[in-house]
Amino acid sequence: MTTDARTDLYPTRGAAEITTPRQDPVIWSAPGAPGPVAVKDLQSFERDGFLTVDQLITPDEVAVLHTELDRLIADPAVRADERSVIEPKSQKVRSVFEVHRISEVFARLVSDERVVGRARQILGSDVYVHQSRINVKPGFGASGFYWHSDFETWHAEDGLPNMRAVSVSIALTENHDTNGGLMIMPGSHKSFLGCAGGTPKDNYKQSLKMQDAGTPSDEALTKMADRHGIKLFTGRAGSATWFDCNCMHGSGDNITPYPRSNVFIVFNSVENAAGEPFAAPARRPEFIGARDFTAVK
Ligand SMILES: O=C(O)CCC(=O)C(=O)O
Ligand SMILES: [Fe+2]
Repeated sequence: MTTDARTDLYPTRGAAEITTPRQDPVIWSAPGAPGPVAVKDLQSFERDGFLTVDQLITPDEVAVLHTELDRLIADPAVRADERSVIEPKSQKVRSVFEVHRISEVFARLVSDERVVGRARQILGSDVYVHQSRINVKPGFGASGFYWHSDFETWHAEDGLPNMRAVSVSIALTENHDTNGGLMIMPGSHKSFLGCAGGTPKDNYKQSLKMQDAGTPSDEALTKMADRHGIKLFTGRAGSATWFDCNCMHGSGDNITPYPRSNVFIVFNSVENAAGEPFAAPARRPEFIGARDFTAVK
C-alpha cells in the first residue's frame, strides 16, 4: 500500500473542535524486538501513554547537567538568544530551546543509550531530535503550561504526518507534588482532539509564553478528565517520564521556592520527518521544530 504523505490524518484548527480516533500504533517496534524497555513497560506505555523510570541518570550525572543549566541561564548571550523564553512577570528564564545544539553536555545526554535506546524501541526505527528544551520553572512565579497535546502543534505547525514521536522529561531538580510537576491524562493519547480556530502568523512567539491556538475547550477537557483521570508525576532528580506525543498534558504554576527544572527531549522517527505544516501559514523556526533529520547515532 502506498500512502500519500500529505493525507491529513488528524484535522485540526478548523471551524469546530473534532475528535479523531488515533490512526497510528503507539508502539512501533515489532513484538519482542530487543531494547531497554521491558515488555510489561511497553504494554503499560501502550495503554497509558507514559512510562516512568525512577533513576534514569545517577546523582553525579544530574549534578553535571544542573551545573550546565546554571551556566546556560547565567550567560547573557543565551538569555538574549531567540532560543530563550523569558517569564513575562518575573523576567526569569522560562525555557531554553535546542539545548542539545548549544551545549555539549546536553548533546551527550541525547545520544546516551539509556535515552535514545528507549526512543528507538518505542518508535521502531532510527530517530532524530525534533525539539529539545529545558523548562526551568524557577521558584516564586514560574507560570504553568496549559493543557495540550504536543502532536496537535507538531502536526498543525511543523507538519509531522503521523503520531510517531515520543518525549522524555528528565528531572534535574526534585519534582514535588507542589512545584508545578507534569500532569498527564492516562489513555488520552488514543484519540486526537482537533482544536477550533486558525493559526495566527508567528503563533509560536505567543504560544511559548501562553498557548492560545491549539487549546482544547473547557468542555472537551472536562470530558477527557472525567474519562481518563489526571496523573501527576513526582520524582527525585534523575527520574524520567516518557510520554507519547499525543498525551493530553500540562502543568500548573510554580509558586513554591523550589525550582522544577526538567529537560525535555522529543524524538521523532526518521520515517516521520516534518513536512509542510498541516494547519499553519508557515513553518516554525528550526530551533523549535527541527528540519535536520539526521539520526541520533
Ligand atoms: O514543563 C512542563 O511542565 C510541560 C511542558 C510541556 O508540555 C511542553 O514543553 O510541551
Ligand atoms: Fe507539551
